[in-house]
Amino acid sequence: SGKRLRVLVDMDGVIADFEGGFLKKYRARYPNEPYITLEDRRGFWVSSQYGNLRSDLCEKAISIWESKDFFIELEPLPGGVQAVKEMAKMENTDVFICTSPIKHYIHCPGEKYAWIEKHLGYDFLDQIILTRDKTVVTGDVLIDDKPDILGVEPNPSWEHILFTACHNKHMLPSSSHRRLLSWADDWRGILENKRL
Ligand code: BVP
Repeated sequence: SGKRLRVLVDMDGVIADFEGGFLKKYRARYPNEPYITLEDRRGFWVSSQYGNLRSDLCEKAISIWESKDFFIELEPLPGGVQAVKEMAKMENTDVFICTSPIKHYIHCPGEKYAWIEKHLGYDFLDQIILTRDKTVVTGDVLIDDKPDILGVEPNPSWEHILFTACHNKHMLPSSSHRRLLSWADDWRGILENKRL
């Protein structure tokens, strides 16, 4: 058809290594506290799993991503930056980075902009959507590692493609989700399928 394809790409856990960055800085700051290996991660919320391990570890976990330089120093996930750049160069394709900032807003939103400029370039700053509710954003696909993406719109326009992450890889195949196992997986095929 003649219509453009709008692709929404999540940031943390999809192009930026939130889980790896968290664990590295948590272990450096709290070397004598227990931690959860990436292999043992379950559930989207890091803070909940740490709080279940020991109640005071919830706030210690939160202190990590609320710190200055946490978000800007996240490493890119393998293949993510290249895939997004390639996607943005495809004909009839609009790519937006759709990411939810934390409510401790002093560092996070600005560092997300700085990360996009650093890794995707200055021109990509036009493509950022910061929202705590992705259901009100329209698009054809949303590539996101969060299994349940809920908000005020009960019927979002996008199809949620679940991006595999340490916390969701053991989840049973869901009828409501197609998966992208990594950026080495066939993201081009998913886009071509959505154009039909
Ligand atoms: O900016 C990230 C960190 C934060 O939620 C945002 C997820 O954004 P999306 O990937 O959905 O765009 N975050 C917060 C907590 C706990 C807060 Br209390 C957490 O456990 N994990 C997490 O990612």
